[in-house]
Formats: sequence, C-alpha cells, structure tokens
Amino acid sequence: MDENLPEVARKLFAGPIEFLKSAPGLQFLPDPTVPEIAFAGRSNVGKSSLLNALTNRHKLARTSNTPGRTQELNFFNVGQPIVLRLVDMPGYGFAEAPKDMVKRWRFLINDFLRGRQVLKRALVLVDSRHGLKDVDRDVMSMLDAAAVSYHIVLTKGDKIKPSKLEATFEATRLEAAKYPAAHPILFATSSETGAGIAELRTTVLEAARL
Ligand SMILES: Nc1nc2c(ncn2[C@@H]2O[C@H](COP(=O)(O)OP(=O)(O)OP(=O)(O)O)[C@@H](O)[C@H]2O)c(=O)[nH]1
Ligand SMILES: [Mg+2]
Repeated sequence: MDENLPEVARKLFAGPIEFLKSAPGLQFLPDPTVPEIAFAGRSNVGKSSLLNALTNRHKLARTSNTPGRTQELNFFNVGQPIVLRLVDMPGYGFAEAPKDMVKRWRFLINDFLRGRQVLKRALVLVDSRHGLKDVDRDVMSMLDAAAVSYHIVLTKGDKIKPSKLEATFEATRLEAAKYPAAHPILFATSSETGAGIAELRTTVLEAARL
C-alpha cells in the first residue's frame, strides 16, 4: 500500500474542518479521543494565521494585531470522520501581560502539555525576524520535561531577506539540537505567501498517525 502522503495531507486539509470548542481551563477540554497537534508561540508570532494557512481558510482562527488575542485553548477538528485535532494555544511573552495572566498561562499550558495523552506533537512558532527568545527557551524546556516532541516553525518569512532567513534558520537549528524533545526537522514558513505550508501539512498528518 504505497500512498502519497503529501497528497493525502493536501486533501485532508482541503476537506471538512471545523471549530470544536474553546477551553478556558483544563476541565473544559474535549474528550481525548483523537490525535492532537498544538500550536505554541509568543503572542503575535502568527499561530492563528498559520492555522488558517494550513487549513486554507481565512477566518477559522481569529487573528489580530493586538497581542493576546487568543486566550483559551481552541480546538479544531480536521477531517470527516475526524483524523486529527489542531489546538491553537494562547500566546505568551508579551510585555503588557498582567502578572496573574502570565501565571494562569503557565499553569494552563504546563498542565495541558503534561497531562494530554493524545498530544502527538507541538509546533513552537518563532518569528523569523527575531529568532529564539528566552520565553521560547522556557517553553521548549517545558516541552522537554513533558516529553512532548516539537518542531520549531519560523513564521513571517516573507518579512525578511532570504539570506537573513537562512542564517536565522541555521542558528535556530543548532540551538534546538541541544533540546532533547526538539525534532531535528524545522520549518521556515509564511502564512502570507504559503511558503513551507504544504510541507508542514504533511508533517502534521504524519505526526498524528504515530
Ligand atoms: N507578513 C506576514 N504577517 C503575518 C504572518 N503571519 C501572521 N502575520 C500577522 O501577524 C499578526 C499576528 O498574527 P496572529 O496569527 O493573530 O498571531 P497569534 O500568534 O495567533 O497571536 P496571539 O493569539 O495574540 O497569541 C497579524 O496581524 C497577522 O496578519 C506572515 O506569515 N506574514
Ligand atoms: Mg492567536
């Protein structure tokens, strides 16, 4: 049975996808019946936009210029019957965030990452203009501790020169290699131009099938 995974992934993400629910706390999580892939990253890095790009939809996940737009865990069902679930997580690390919100975020994310059996992989999004920040390293360590495998995904690649993008990609790759749960494969993407999106779709499907 030789199947063409990129083509299967393309079709899956072009098919039925729907918003399932928004969970402001762990007691509101959907039943863990389907493989999940979570999107983490600093606020405004482009998580919701990437989710829209992957699913070829403009308004599935709400995007905004205001940091902190996504404050709950948002679940999206992909496929009919459901093949996998995408989880849009609240962004971290923006300057104006009130202290108790930061605390709430850490608890919510940490508990989710540690306790979620069906979580197959996380995507840690990093702005390609800025590279890794300490808050990203912090989350990477949280994922390491939770033994959740993750890919670093550089976002907004359309906003910098290709040579700069390549340099940031390489520096990020070298640093990520020091983190046990960081996957050796990284992605450089743009939700604006669609760069790297098809490859990421294939990887998401592959991870969901593990
Ligand atoms: N040029 C460009 N802009 C992007 C890209 N991805 C996201 N943006 C813009 O960046 C801003 C933030 O995007 P979001 O997708 O809302 O970011 P987020 O990570 O979900 O933010 P929070 O929900 O606040 O954590 C929006 O104005 C997007 O239009 C990209 O690939 N290229
Ligand atoms: Mg968002």
